[in-house]
Amino acid sequence: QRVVLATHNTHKITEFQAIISATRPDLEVVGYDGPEPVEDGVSFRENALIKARAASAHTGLPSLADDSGICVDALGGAPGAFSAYWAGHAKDAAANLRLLLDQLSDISDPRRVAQFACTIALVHPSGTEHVVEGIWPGRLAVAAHGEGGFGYDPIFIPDGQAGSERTVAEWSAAEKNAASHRARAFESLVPLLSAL
Ligand code: ITT
Repeated sequence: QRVVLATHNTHKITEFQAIISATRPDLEVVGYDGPEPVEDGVSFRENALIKARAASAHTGLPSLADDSGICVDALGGAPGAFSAYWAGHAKDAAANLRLLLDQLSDISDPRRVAQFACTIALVHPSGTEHVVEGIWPGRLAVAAHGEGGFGYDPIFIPDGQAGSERTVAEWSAAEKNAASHRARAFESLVPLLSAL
């Protein structure tokens, strides 16, 4: 069975391929190079559905789309669905990260709570749609650390590291793919994939 992955973000594609092949090695995940729809939703759910519907309509295949981001308690949940464009429309990850650190510069530790969120939409050419979500709780570092991952990984410290303060950019890819918001959303998706 083939499934199209409706994203242009190469980091997401790499992570999805690793996560999916661990559970469903039989699924053939293909990239999507068709027209990119206007992502004008205001929530992860709306944007994930916009991307998955467009890819399924264009390819005639079942499609998966991921809309994700970082949600900061002290900013009322922002950047959230606007994470990719937080510092402007250039999708400049370094500028996004710098702006977020600046916005949090007066906020000290117990109030630096944040979470990564990932919403995955599964759209079948028949019109059947499913949406699942994964949350990864943690807090924001005061400065960027680490070279791995992408996006906000250098400033996100996941909860539950038993005294360790490593950001996700200091984790291995395998560690991240076993624990992340993307992996958690995928866990809820697994039973729905059997109907493909
Ligand atoms: P597509 O729409 O083509 O999938 P995108 O990067 O624009 O790619 P989103 O609109 O979902 O995707 O934006 C998600 C942004 O949230 C992404 O660019 C990162 O800045 C951030 N993000 C999401 N998941 C992340 C992760 O695992 N680690 C670090 N940052 C992440």
